Amino acid sequence: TTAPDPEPLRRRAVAALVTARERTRSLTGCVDEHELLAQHSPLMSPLVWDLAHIGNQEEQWLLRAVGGRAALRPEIDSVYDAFEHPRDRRPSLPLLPPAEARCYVADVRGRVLDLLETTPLRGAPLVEAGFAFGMIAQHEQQHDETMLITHQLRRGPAALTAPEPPPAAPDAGLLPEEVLVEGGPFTMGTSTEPWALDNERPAHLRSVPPFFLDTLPVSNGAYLRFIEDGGYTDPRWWLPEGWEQVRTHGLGAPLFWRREGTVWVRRRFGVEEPVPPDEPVMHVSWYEAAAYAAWAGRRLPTEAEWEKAARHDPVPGRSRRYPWGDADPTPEHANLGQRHLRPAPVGAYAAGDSPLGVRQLIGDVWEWTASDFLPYPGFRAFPYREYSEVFFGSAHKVLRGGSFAVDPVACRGTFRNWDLPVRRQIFAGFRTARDAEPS
Ligand code: AVJ
Ligand code: FE
Repeated sequence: TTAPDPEPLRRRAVAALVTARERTRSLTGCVDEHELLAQHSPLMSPLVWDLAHIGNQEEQWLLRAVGGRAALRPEIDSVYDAFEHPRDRRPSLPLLPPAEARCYVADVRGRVLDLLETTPLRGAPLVEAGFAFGMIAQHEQQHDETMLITHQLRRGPAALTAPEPPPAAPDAGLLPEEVLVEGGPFTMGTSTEPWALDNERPAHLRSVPPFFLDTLPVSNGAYLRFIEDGGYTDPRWWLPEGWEQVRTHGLGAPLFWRREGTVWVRRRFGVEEPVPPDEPVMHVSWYEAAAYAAWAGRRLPTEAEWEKAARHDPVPGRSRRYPWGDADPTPEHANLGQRHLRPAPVGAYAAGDSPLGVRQLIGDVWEWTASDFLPYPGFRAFPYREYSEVFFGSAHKVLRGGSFAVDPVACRGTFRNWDLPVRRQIFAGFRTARDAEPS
């Protein structure tokens, strides 16, 4: 048998790296030097730290691990080690000034593109199907989402220009409120997706009892009814730690919302606007999501339930890469890639429906699930423990589906994100579920 042609894989890797770099450039090119070095929030790094960290990871994994090259600037590795320095302390590190950081990441990238030309994309697991190149493109895109969060937290006039609005949702009102997902086994995770990260592996059978899942993400309008019904003042709906967070910080609405007389307004990338009732709610913590669900007489879906609804095709009894099938996402399927800088109204993207008719599982907002971030049976850390393994346990909750801010390269039916249940600055919303009687 002849080896598959590596050229399409190489082109795919180049395209993913180039797309990521264009986004990194626009997120770091629209504010001045002072703002690149500033701490916009103790929850976030200075933008210039993300920039050079992107280049440093690329150097470590592609030039050094894949290419066997010596370090270009060994003295900076520790500055850009995310485990050595928590985010709130990064502003006081000896950071590369913006101009130097730009030169460094461009130098690394030039050498990486040369290396990619001559690297056989098979043999060792690190290069098989271009994995390390895909992993580094995903890493950069994840930091591009992180940098967009920093832009959202930043005070002052808008720095990002408003792109075209996302599509409307003409048939939203005609959809059933929930969809029944049959109980039984399905294939969770993957052993075949070439650029899937370690925590998505391996594929394994998982059984879930029958359940109902919301057709759409919970909207701002629905969440407002929870607020107006006194949701934030009634401890019945809250877990003890969630109630504690509400009391300590005086929470009464999602992050970035403000009541002005009788209307709610929200700040979005430096511009205030009325809260759009038909948009998925976002900037709520896992505790707020769980409290809303309890108030609604429902619960958050487990991670396995979410993935079954997103991937399981009941007719052949097979799991697909995305809700709509195995094809890579197009702009018709989902709101991804910072094209619109906001979620679309609930009910948009009918072309992205799952076989059972669940909509907007991919894109728009990350969706909190009920589940802790745990390894799948047979998990092996690859290529480094610090990507996922060190985060496994009960401290972090899993989010699924990706937001408008994440690129398709780092979003698929198996992709797992995680965060602390108190986090509110991430582009996260949720949908709700309930048990069904076994038939
Ligand atoms: C998967 C989004 C939780 O940002 O902490 C970036 C991704 N890992 N650099 C994070 C990541 C290392 C990670 N999340
Ligand atoms: Fe990183």
